[in-house]
Amino acid sequence: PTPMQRERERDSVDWRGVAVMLANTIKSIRQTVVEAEAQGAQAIKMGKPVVALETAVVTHGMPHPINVEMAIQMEEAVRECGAIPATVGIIDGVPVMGLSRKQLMQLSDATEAKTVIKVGERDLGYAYAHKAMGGTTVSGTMAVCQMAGVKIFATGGIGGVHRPCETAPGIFEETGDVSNDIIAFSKYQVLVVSAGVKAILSVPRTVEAFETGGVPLVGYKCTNMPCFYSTETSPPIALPHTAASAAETAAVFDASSAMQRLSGQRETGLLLVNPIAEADSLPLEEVDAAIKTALKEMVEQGVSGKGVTPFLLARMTELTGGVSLEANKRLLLNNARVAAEVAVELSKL
Ligand code: PSU
Ligand code: MN
Repeated sequence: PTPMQRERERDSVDWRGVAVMLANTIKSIRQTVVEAEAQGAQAIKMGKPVVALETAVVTHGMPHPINVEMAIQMEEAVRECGAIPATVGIIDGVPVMGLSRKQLMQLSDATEAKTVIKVGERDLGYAYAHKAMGGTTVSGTMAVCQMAGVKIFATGGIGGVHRPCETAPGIFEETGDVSNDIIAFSKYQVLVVSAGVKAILSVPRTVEAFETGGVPLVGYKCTNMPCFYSTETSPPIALPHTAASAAETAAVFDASSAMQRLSGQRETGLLLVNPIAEADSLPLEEVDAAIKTALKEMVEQGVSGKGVTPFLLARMTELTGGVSLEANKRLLLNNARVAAEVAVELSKL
């Protein structure tokens, strides 16, 4: 199909009613949420496997123009695996589920103009009130998924508990920097596929945070925790649960939600960790050396808050001569494919 035909095909998918609802007929935030929920539920009842994709990785996680190319390639990967991609972003303050190509370009332009904000869950209202352009993080995307009734989304690596720096060992204990992503899993019933948590974090502490939050953590065809750019951590961290297939993953998510409902608890999300392919995995020692340097520079330059993760990822790309960026691209595509396979299975239940 030509790009035009493809664009039309995208626009003819009926779940996009959700996007239109969120973007155009907004009268009050409350009404939007209610209507979007009804539409989303309908789309799911119709058995359509929808995979949401986040955009903080576009606006704050990768350099131009690779960021936009990746967003498009991830949509294609989802389609190739039989599901419908829905890239989430904030356009003029409005959360959009299923960005059009034009909207993706608007987001890219705003990124180049440095007028784009990184939108986590707590920033949604601020972005709306300011009619801002925004890339949604894992927590922000989970919240929009809940509004629209989408149950699954793919990212690279989630945020979590930050790790100490050699030159300032207590830095994150002092700042208490724990990503909003972790808390979001306790609130929203969304399955997130990621290659573990970002390697720049304390992986063991982030894994523990999932236990504390009562959030299922499942390895996709793996028994140890992946480490973003690498297949495993050193020493390895054993995962509480493993799924051998997409169907098994869907069954665990469905049963977890049912148990939570039965116990009167609010349903949580589920983190499905999908390791980078063995052939694309980077040696841990090399990655670690670069992380240590990047952390040191972060402290020297006084980078904090929202700026931490984007700074560290950008420095990793420079310090590894682009090798970390290449690994990041591959794991993103890998996660999009697995998310699509799980979405297809979920839609059969
Ligand atoms: N995955 C990537 N690159 C990224 C991210 C994920 O491969 O840049 C983004 C996600 O949007 C995630 C965010 O939610 O990084 C974490 O930022 P923080 O640590 O500030 O919460
Ligand atoms: Mn943070």
